[in-house]
Order: sequence, then structure tokens, then C-alpha cells
Amino acid sequence: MLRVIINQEPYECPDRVTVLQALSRIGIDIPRLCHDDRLAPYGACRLCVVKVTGSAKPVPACTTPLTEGMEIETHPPEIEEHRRSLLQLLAREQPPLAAAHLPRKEFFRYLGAYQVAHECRALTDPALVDDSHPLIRVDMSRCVYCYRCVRICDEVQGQSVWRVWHRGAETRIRPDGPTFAESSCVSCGACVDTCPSGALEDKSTLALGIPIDWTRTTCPYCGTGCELQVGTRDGRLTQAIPVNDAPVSRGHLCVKGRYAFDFGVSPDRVTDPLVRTASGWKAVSWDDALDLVAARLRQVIDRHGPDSLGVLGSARATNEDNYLAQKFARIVAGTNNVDCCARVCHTPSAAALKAMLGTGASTNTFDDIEIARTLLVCGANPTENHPIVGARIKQAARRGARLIVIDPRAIELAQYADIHLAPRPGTNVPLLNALAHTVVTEGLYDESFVRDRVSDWDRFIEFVREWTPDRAAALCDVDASRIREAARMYATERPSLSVHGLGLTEHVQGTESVMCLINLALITGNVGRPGTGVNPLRGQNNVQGAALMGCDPSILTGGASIAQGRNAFESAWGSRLPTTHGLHLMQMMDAAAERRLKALWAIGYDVLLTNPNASRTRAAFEALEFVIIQDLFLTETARTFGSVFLPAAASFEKDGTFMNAERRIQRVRRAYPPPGQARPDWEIISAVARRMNPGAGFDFADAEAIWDEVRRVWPDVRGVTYERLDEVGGLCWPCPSEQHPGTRVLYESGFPLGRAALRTIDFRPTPEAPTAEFPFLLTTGRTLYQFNAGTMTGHSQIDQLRPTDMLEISPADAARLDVGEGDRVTLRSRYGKAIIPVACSPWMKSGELFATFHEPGVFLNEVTGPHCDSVVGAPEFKITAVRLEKGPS
Ligand SMILES: Nc1nc2c(c(=O)[nH]1)N[C@H]1C(S)=C(S)[C@@H](COP(=O)(O)OP(=O)(O)OC[C@H]3O[C@@H](n4cnc5c(=O)[nH]c(N)nc54)[C@H](O)[C@@H]3O)O[C@H]1N2
Ligand SMILES: Nc1nc2c(c(=O)[nH]1)N[C@H]1C(S)=C(S)[C@@H](COP(=O)(O)OP(=O)(O)OC[C@H]3O[C@@H](n4cnc5c(=O)[nH]c(N)nc54)[C@H](O)[C@@H]3O)O[C@H]1N2
Ligand SMILES: [Mo]
Repeated sequence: MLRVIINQEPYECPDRVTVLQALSRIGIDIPRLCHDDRLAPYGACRLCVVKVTGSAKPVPACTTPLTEGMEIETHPPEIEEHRRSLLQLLAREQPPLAAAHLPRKEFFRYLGAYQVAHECRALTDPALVDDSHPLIRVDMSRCVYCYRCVRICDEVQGQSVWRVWHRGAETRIRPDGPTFAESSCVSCGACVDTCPSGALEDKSTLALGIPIDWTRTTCPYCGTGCELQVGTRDGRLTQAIPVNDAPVSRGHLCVKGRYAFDFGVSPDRVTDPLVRTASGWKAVSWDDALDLVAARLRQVIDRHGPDSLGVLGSARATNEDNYLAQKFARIVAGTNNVDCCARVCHTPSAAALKAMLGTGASTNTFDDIEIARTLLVCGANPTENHPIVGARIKQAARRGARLIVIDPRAIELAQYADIHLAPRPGTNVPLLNALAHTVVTEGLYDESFVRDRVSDWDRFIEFVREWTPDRAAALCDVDASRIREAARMYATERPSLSVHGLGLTEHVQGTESVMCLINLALITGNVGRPGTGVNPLRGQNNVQGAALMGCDPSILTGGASIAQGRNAFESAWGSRLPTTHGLHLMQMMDAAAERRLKALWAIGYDVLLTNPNASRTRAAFEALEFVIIQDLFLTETARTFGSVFLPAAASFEKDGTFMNAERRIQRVRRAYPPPGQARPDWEIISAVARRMNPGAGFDFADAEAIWDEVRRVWPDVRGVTYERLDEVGGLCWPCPSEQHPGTRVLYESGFPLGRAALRTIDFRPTPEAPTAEFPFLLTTGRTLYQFNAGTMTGHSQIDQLRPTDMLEISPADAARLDVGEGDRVTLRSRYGKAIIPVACSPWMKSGELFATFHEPGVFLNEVTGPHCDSVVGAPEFKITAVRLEKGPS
């Protein structure tokens, strides 16, 4: 602690802070234009200067370290005068307007506070206006040269779009392209958020007005768990901005959190319950819709038994919603046929982690990214799919962390990597086994960790001995020496942390590939410590939560198997649990096609568009008797097969919690009421449940009451109350008591299973081999600007940033086939075809193609095939043998 005197008062402040940080802690506000807590101190604007006894000149508070005994005056008259004249100079150069319009911007706040007249001598210089970007207006005649835009783009997002041209009075800040729209901007909006003068401004606020009310909540897109403030004006949504003290996002957002907030107010939103009639959809009252749903489900169950019904929870909805969905399936309908889209995504990760380590979730948190010395990114593309994680990895690599990327494509992070291994899709198992081979044969394993915490070591070394890098190199099309280098780096430059994605899981050996990655972490001692671990980058905002709430046929809330949890849940719920095995999503599709499943209730899940092999999905739905869709929009599934549509509230319109990829439970708060008749999912499910079985325990006053029931049935979240979440912002389970701080790193003191057993995984190649007829390997995935089924991003202002799916092809293959940028081609597989425009991409290798699947007009899943992971049934979205025909056909 340092003892200092500030404005004649004594204070104690921590060591190693700047004067400005000390003042902020104490609550003394001084003006500053170039400072932003998210950025390194800069010391350029001279507004934050303070008087320090013994120092000849005033010192900038933002760059001056606090020292023992310092005597500081923050607002002496001469400094206040200096500030006023600086502001006056800047104000003189400002064009008119703005002040009233931009009260959130510091510059205008200070003009008011220092009573500086906004003289407006300057006019807006049209040469300094760039209106090209659809979401952000640039008017550099309002620039105050704090360089915060330049610095935040560089230091936080790592994109470096804004460049400084010329010096002195001629200084100009311009994007790196001919126009802002044509620059390398990824539209994260960080520059706008930090800009203190309105030189950069969101077009949404210019059009709709600046927000008056703000609600802190969690982003509704991916599993990162960024926090945002949703701004409304007269009950109307106008802006979303980042939250600076959010643990994951730390004042940053990506384009979706920042700008794709407006889906909920789209005119396409369905706001009435609908029933399909011979002449099309008919709007009905809630009572009529709910009566119909309850009666038809009862009828199906009475005629065909409870297992003729399936329920799909939603990875986009809250824990509370999903808890009730599975409780409904199990004790009102009486079936374990309940699942969610984790099935097609990271269920292989959860299964592998649970089987080998004991808990089916990430071992560490995102804060470990900054602790790790080596980062291994395997089959994930974080800069597009988890952009805040991607930006953190990028910054860590720029600061000197080692980075290894394993991805067939030269994704953005590959450009920052020390080693990029680009295996042929579907060859993760041989590659990871060869990495383990190098670790073992070169003696790079962690001897004491292996001795104390791992089992089956002898069998494992025997097994991996066969997996020489040379053998893997031939299968994977990767240089053997690079495999060795990567293994050495991961094993020796510790702590090493891996993140992985669908490039590992959506394969016939998905679960086994994750097991190979866990082997590697175990033998190198990279588990159970900060900066290490195996961390699946979970997909949607609440996919981790949806599955763990029990939307999975084989687990109950919290992850207990049905057999383990039966007694406890039967007594908690006061009802018997079904005794038959539940079907998972893919099995439900088969059962429907075979007419064993008769009715399906799909909550927030566009199964038809997103399941592979659409002709098979169609056959399944055609055979169903009754299909309930509960969503925000008429999805492809609803449009084609829905019998009843129940309009749900979006997450900005309801209360609850999400669980992110780090096991962090975070609050979701209502910012404005749902439109029309739309209702929170939990209310809809409860209403159906009460109609079918009034005594089943579905009488909840609010979301918190449901969460409190979850806390009673799942001991690991007992300490996570809404009240604590409001105070601390989010808690990672296990958090068994209200005094417990939550658990960031799992397995620090051991594995629940005792020792972790290494697995010997043989390579079983995919049946989807390329042939003369289908010579290309198609892999499918995502793009930054669209999200999954595209219902939300497609109904948002960001849709214009990338309106359609694209087929990425190597420039060499494009030239050989004579197809050019934007040409529409027919992609044909053994299973179907899709028509899609081409994009030539230097990321792609010859013989491989990559396509996104967001656009119903393209319907890419007509092309993908029927193969699935052998352990949990996740589809092989990542490999389909295809051919490419010129033009639509
Ligand atoms: N912008 C955006 N963000 C999203 C989503 C979105 O739709 N849009 N969706 C969310 C969801 S649901 C999920 S699950 C996550 C998914 O996030 P990611 O897991 O990052 O998703 P993908 O883009 O499907 O695939 C990742 C990478 O796997 C690589 N890959 C393909 N085959 C192989 C292989 O055999 N081996 C290896 N090592 N790599 C391979 C691909 O080249 C691709 O770069 O993203 C979430 N975030
Ligand atoms: N070819 C190919 N296909 C794939 C993949 C791939 O990599 N390649 N990836 C697969 C993966 S990983 C996934 S996760 C799936 C995703 O497939 P889906 O889960 O179908 O996709 P999402 O767009 O995430 O959203 C589901 C629906 O939830 C709705 N929704 C949003 N919020 C709420 C809410 O609060 N309540 C309700 N009731 N509804 C809400 C949205 O409008 C949307 O229609 O796609 C899979 N399909
Ligand atoms: Mo996903």
C-alpha cells in the first residue's frame, strides 16, 4: 500500500497503479480524452494533468505511476484554466450540432462541465465524411485526435483498420481501404464505442435516437458469454454497447453482439400463436393454441405411448426454459426422448471429457488464455465464431505466446501461428496420435503427472509407438517434421492450453478425436492448472446449459445419468421417471421415418435447415403426425412441417440465466417487453404442462423460482443465486455454497474418477472418401456475419454485411474449373445438391471446399451426408465428397 495525499486528504492506494487509476478508485473524476481503461495509457491529450508537489510542471495522471508520499492536487485553478483552454481550442474546430445529440460522448460532457461555448466555427468537411459503412458513420471533421479508434482497433480487436496519415495540423485518421466499407474492418464497433467526440457514430442511434434506459444482459449469440448493455428509448431498442467490467468480454463485443441486436423487432417476427389449417396459418388465442397442443399430445401418448413423443430444448433459450422442457418430457409426457442441438455440436466433447476426466465441460476459463505460454487451436475458427476469444488469442500471440493451429484451412489465426498444421479433413486421430508419439518417444512427457494422476500408461506408450509422425504425415498430408515441432512446443513451452471446435467433433471419430486431444493434455501435465486444459468452444449462448439442464436423453439436470439420479429426482419431483431409454435427435429422426415417433415439439431449433442430409430429415418430418414449433420466426421447419407455432420471447425480452463455454452462469435480463402475444418459453411450457397434468410442479412465479428449483436438484450450482449473480456478474460451477467463489480451474486437486485413463484410439477413416465422380472434399462451417440458421442475423441490420452463403475454393481449383468470384455453381453429393456462389480463398487447399450453411435459399444441408460419430451420434458435417458443376442445374 502507498500512502499519498490527494487534495489535502490522506489516502492509502495499492502499489503499481497510475495516478489516474488511483483517482478512479477513490472516485475523483478528472477529464481525459485519450484515455480508455481498455487501452494502454497514452498521455497525449494533456487534459488529465494534475499538480504534484515537487514537480516543476503538471504531470499527466494517465501515464504517471503513483509513488509513496505523493501530494497531488487535481483541480487547482491554473490546471482548470489549462483544461478549459484546451477544450476551447478543440471546440473551435468542431462543426455544429452534436452536443445535444451525443451526451454519452466525453468531449461534449466536458464542454458542458467547463462551460466552453460550442462555437462551431468549422463546417463539416465532406472530404472527411465516409458514409460507406452500413452501420457506422464516419465524420472525421469531428475528430479530436485522441487516437482511441486507432489504438482500440489495434490493442483490443487486433485488426488495425485505422491508420494515421501525415502529422501535425495535417494529421488524418483513415481506414486501411479506399472507403471504410472496403477496409479490413470486422464491424466490432469498438472504435465507435471508444470515440469521445462523435467522429465515429452508430447509424442506429443517429436514426433512432440515443438510448435513455440501459439493461445489462448477456449476448444471445455464441457461447463466449459477452455482456452488453441494451439501450432503449421509449421502449424501443436503439443500441447495444459492451460492458467494461464484464469478466469475459472486458468491454469488447463482436459485430453480432454490437449490431445484430435488432432481430427481435423485425416485422417478420411471429407474435401470435398460429395453427395450420387447410388454407394456411391461422392466428389463434393462447388458450386455443395451448388447449390444442395439450389435447393432441395427450392423444398421441394415449394411443402410442409416451415414447412416441420427442422434445427438443433450445440452446438459444435460458437454463430455466430448458430445465422445464426436460422436466415436461420426463414427468408430464413420461419419456426420456429429449435432446437439443448440442447433439450435432459438442456432445462429443462433453462425452469425452466426462468419460476421461469426470466432468463434461471445459476444464479452464478464458482468463487462462493470458496465462498460457502455448495455445493450441484445434478445428476451431475463433476469430469468426467466438470473436472475443479470437481477439484474446490474437493479442496473446502478438505478446509472445506460442500459437499452434490445426485446421485444414489457413484461418486468420493461422497467420499469427508459430506452427500451422493443415491436415486433410477427417485425419485428426492420426495427427494427434503422432503428436503423442513424439511426446512419448522424445521423453517430453510430464513424468510426475503421469505417475501420480494417469493410468494405462504402458498400454498407451505401446500403442502410440506405432503412430510415427511419418505414418501420420502420409495420412494427414502434413509434414512429419512440423508434427514433431508442434509436439515439442506444446509439451515443453508450458503451461499449454487448447481450445477446440467442430473441426474435431463433427466427424465419425468426433468423440475419439477429443479423447486424443485429452491424452495429449494428460501426458504433458497440461490439466488441473491455470493456463492449461481442454476447452471446447461451445456453440450457442446456452448450449452448454441446455444439455446440462437435462435436454439430453441420457442425463438429468447437472449431468447425472438417469440411473445415478433416479432416486434423488423422483423424490425432488414427486413423480416416477421413465424407465425406457430416450432417443437422441438423430435417433428421433429415424424413429419418425419408421413411424415410431409421432409428435415432435421443437423449441428454438430449426432442425430441417440445420440437420445434415435434408432429404432424410424431410422424410422424417413428413411421417410425423404433429409438429409443434416454438420460436421467434417461422423457421424452415415451421414453414414446411409445423402444425402449431408458439411465439416465444427472445432473450432481451425475458429474465433467466445462460451458461457459457467456461461453465459460467450469467444473468439474462429483460430490457423491454415481448412483442404482441409472444411469451417466455418457460411460461409456454408450464402452461402446456399444467393443462396435461395440473399437479406436476409447473407453478412458478418467475424465472428465479425455476432457478431455485435447479439449485435444489443440482448441488454444484447451489451457491449460484440471482442475488449473487447481480453482485458478481457470473459464477463458474462447481459452486456448492453461497460462500463459494466458483471454480475456474477443474481438477486442481485430483480427478473425481481417481486417475485419468489414457485411451488408445485407432484410426477409422470416414466412408466419405473422394472418388472420380465426387472428387472434392467439402467441409462446412460458419462465417463471422451470420449465425447458424440465420433467423436472427438474417433479420438484423448486419445481414447486409454478408447476405448469402459462399463456397470457398482455392484459386488454383477455381482457375482449373474456370469459375470466377461470385459465379453460381451446383454442388452435388451422393445425397443431394445446392446452388451456391463461389468465393476464391487463399485459405483453401486444392481439392478441398468450404461452405457456410446459414441461408435457406442455398440450403446447404441438402448436400451433407448421413454418417455420424460412433459414440454419441453427432453428424459428420465436416466431410462430404462432392463435385462442382458450373452454373445452376
Ligand atoms: N459467426 C458465427 N459464430 C458462431 C456460429 C455461427 O453460425 N456464426 N455458430 C456457433 C456454434 S453453434 C458453434 S458450434 C460454434 C462453432 O465454432 P467452430 O468450431 O469454430 O466452427 P466451424 O466453422 O464449424 O469449424 C471450425 C473449423 O474446423 C475446421 N475443420 C474442418 N474439418 C477439420 C478437420 O478434420 N480437422 C481439423 N482440425 N479442423 C477441421 C474448419 O476448417 C473450420 O475452420 O460457433 C458458434 N459461433
Ligand atoms: N452443414 C452444417 N450444418 C450444421 C453445422 C455445420 O457446421 N455444418 N453445425 C450444426 C450446429 S453446431 C448447430 S448448433 C446447429 C444449429 O442449428 P439451430 O439450433 O437450428 O440454429 P440457431 O440459429 O442457433 O437457432 C435456433 C432457433 O432458435 C430461435 N431462438 C432464438 N432465441 C430463442 C428463444 O429465446 N426461444 C425460442 N423458442 N427460440 C429462440 C432462433 O430464431 C432459431 O430459429 O446447426 C448444425 N448444422
Ligand atoms: Mo453448434
